[in-house]
Amino acid sequence: MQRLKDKVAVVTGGAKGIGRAIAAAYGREGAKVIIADVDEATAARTADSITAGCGQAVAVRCDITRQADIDNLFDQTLRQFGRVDVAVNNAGISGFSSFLDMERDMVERICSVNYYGTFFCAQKAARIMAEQRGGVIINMSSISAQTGQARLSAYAPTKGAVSILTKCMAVELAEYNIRVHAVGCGTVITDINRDEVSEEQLKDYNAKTPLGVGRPEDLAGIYIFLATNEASYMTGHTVYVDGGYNIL
Ligand code: RM4
Repeated sequence: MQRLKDKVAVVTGGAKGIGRAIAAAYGREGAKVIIADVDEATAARTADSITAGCGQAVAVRCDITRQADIDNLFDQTLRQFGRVDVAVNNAGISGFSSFLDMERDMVERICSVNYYGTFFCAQKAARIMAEQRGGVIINMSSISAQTGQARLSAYAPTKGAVSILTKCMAVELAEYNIRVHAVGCGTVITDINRDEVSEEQLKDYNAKTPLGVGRPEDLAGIYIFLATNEASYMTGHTVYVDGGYNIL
């Protein structure tokens, strides 16, 4: 049985990494997946691989720091599929640097992708879902919303903000039958951090994570669950899927 049969799901940052694993899982579960990404060519390849596996997927170029791109993404989704059932705000950047060396440009860039980008994608999705009287929004947070991590002093506060935003949205949007969730992702090596995490740091992450560093596919299950009615009485929480990192 496909758990998301005919649901329309938008996944930002869906071309690669965790977003790609979520998009693929949604495709397998029968959703119509809109893969939004700045990297249009890779987004198209990801959409093709989902279609080849008998799922339904389209790619849309979207830079979530631009309101016009966000509007276009959701307007195009409505034109093509008529509604938005699930919006996954996954797109994000990391920007590892020591606090002492962190450049202002980098801090502003991370805020504008991870926080403002998530905020305005969520707002656009919520406006559509409010009219529909229903929907699910899932924001990508992190273990670093709760726990300090070295070299992530710009990134981590944006994830703290995403987790609090999730609570605020959940309170206001419940009357429209919109659930809002955040996933507190653990350490997963993907294109956003591969070049920035040293061997030594990876060893340290593994040592601090009871189940070890994760793979993108390890995140897919929670995204399926939260999107279905199995999660109908949950809203506003950050669910930590982190291999146990935050219990230590
Ligand atoms: C994760 C976690 C990891 C870091 C990435 C960028 O949420 O905090 O440790 O590698 O983000």
